Amino acid sequence: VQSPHTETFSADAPGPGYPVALPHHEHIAGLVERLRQGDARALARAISLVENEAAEAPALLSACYAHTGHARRIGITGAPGAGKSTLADRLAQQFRHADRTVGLLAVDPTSPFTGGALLGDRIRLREHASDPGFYCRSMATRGALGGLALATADAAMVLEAAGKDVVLVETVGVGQDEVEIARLADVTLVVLVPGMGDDVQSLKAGLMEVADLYVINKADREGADRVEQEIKAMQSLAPEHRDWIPPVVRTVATTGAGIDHLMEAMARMETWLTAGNRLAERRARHWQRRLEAMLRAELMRRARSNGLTEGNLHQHAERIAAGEEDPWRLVRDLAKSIS
Ligand SMILES: Nc1nc2c(ncn2[C@@H]2O[C@H](COP(=O)(O)OP(=O)(O)O)[C@@H](O)[C@H]2O)c(=O)[nH]1
Ligand SMILES: [Mg+2]
Repeated sequence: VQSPHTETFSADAPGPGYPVALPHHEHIAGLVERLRQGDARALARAISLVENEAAEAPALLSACYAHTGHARRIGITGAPGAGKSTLADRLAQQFRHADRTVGLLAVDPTSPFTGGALLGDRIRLREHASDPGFYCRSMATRGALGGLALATADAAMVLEAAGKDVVLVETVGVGQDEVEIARLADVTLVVLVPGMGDDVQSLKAGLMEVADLYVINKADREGADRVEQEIKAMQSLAPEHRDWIPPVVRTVATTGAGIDHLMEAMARMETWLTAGNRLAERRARHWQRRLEAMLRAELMRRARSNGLTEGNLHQHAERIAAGEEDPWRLVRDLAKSIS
């Protein structure tokens, strides 16, 4: 399954720049073929290539691109411990019951190898072990060249190419990278919990504008009313009235209470999103952001393959800090050398 995009890439990829072996087109084509047939190992390998920013990654993603666009990418974001993983499991179950295949990416850069994420994965692995329609993966990198958001979006694309109907991306909603991940989803759920004090206030900066749905999880705890009031108050203060006002849904992810309401709210969102040109416009906006990130990553990749190392940069930085080198001249020279 050689897509036109693969051809485009092969035309200019074998430049002098690529440090490792050239992308093997049979190899990439074979890998994509296998992951499209549902081979979980091929899928895992492909995501690893993307995650590690391997030399083959651009060719792989080009080949995947031809098979994407139909899945719904749903971001689930919120503070650590809010119940995102538990919620993601519940949603995955619901989608599976509706006979839709699911890929789940867990992005938790704050603690990739500790408690939460791993525990969550173990639970998932146990529950879904025998289900070929479900695939779960923790992202293990910050994405050195293109950033975490780009690495996650790329991995989501591989899952789409593997035929997943729904790609859930769980991310800790703190920090710019994480907001950026939320921005790249088709639909973004912002998860809040009662009793987290100024949580809602601190959301104002970033997540408020990307939220399509608010989930008040742990609604079995006291204070859900207050959180809801705060969200509503914030919405009424919003400078511009969007034509989709994010609904607020209460859930208890551990018992499954409220999940049906959440699914209904998501179905309404889906109807709104797919009416007219909204989804296409949203995705075009996403791609514009993503293209900038891809371009930056590609320039860095080329600079690296031209011999620019972290150590070089460090030496330049020291000289610049000491007033011994002109940074603008350096950047101009570096840019010239990779064009
Ligand atoms: N009481 C209560 N506990 C919950 C609820 N949802 C999740 N939890 C618990 O909260 C903890 C953190 O959940 P987790 O899904 O790992 O949160 P994440 O860090 O946002 O992914 C776990 O011990 C869950 O069992 C809920 O609705 N009510
Ligand atoms: Mg989690």
